[in-house]
Amino acid sequence: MSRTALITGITGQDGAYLAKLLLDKGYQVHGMMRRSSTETLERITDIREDIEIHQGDLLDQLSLVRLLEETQPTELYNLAAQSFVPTSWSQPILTGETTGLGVTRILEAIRQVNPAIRMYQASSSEMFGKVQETPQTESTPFYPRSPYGVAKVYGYWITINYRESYDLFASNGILFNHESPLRGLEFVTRKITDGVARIKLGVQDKLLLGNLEAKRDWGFAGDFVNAMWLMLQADKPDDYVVATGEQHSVREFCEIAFDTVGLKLEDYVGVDPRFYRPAEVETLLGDPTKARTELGWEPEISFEQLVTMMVEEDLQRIEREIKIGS
Ligand code: NAP
Ligand code: G4F
Repeated sequence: MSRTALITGITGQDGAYLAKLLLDKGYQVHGMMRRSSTETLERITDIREDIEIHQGDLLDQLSLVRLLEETQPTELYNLAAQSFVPTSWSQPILTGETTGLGVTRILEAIRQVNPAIRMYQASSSEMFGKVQETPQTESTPFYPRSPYGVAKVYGYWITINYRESYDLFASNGILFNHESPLRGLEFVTRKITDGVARIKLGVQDKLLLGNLEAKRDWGFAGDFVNAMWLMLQADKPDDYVVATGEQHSVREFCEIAFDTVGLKLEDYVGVDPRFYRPAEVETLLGDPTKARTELGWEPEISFEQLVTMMVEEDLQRIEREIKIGS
């Protein structure tokens, strides 16, 4: 049977890894991207000829309906969102429209065009926010701490509501932080590995960060997109925590990143209160038992391997940039 997938957010970190995974599995892959005055296809240049890109926007219902009619997907992965937590305080309405209501627009388009489409919703560990128990599981109550977290809670529940109201195959992946060399430069892990590489190569002096004591359960994006696919191959739709089960602080991430290039964090890292948040998520740690036992999902890349991989790729990239500039 020919399998066709539509990925919203294909230009983002997860979109790029998921598109590659689905191509390897023989899918016809369509991606939705919003109109921009400059192209944002840099994460998918290597597979650009193998996928079809269409314009569409989570803010525009008609564009979603048209896209589903044109592409006739069997699976839809809704990865698009305003995903940067600090921006959700400066643009709370946009975040609610995109990250929250955008999910309803997708679900309505599925109902209208083809209710048999299987849908993955990119839910987030940010929903646990001020954590009510540790580790967090599928039954841990939510306590979001940012407009982004609140919007994701809405997206999570509307997905379940449409599943129960209209019998849709719609599943939530509650994914904990996952990173890679394709991570956006504003997120803390990539900001660190980019900064470490620049400092090592002599083009930056200092790295200014916010809360060094925040703890996250960090995994590798390439491992996590596999869990998304497994959810849509299951016999029934359901909701799953996807995490490594291991926790580290921002400080520890920094220490390993500086160690990788033979430098010491204390000599280069400063704290700048501008990077503190109005309400912080201090600690996140997931329990992936359900994903492991029911989907057979296992992460392959360790925390140390992840940090090293990101530092090494940033070193190579910045070296190339320096050569081109000289
Ligand atoms: P990302 O790199 O920020 O990518 C977000 C994508 O959404 C980009 O392709 C972006 O397009 C697109 N987008 C934003 N607004 C849009 C709109 N109005 N219409 C259409 N597309 C729009 O995020 P990611 O790290 O790949 O994460 C993927 C999803 O998983 C997101 O929903 C995120 O909230 C969620 N999530 C991520 C993590 C994580 O640790 N990475 C954990 C849990 C959940 P542009 O390229 O045009 O900006
Ligand atoms: O890397 P972050 O910006 O990721 P955050 O806020 O945990 O959100 C990411 O993961 C969520 C899953 O839990 C996703 F849903 C969401 O879309 C996104 O992908 O910040 C991580 C931690 C925070 O506690 C922050 O306060 O790092 C701390 N931090 C310390 N200094 C910093 C910095 N964060 C950023 N971005 N920049 C800093 O300089």
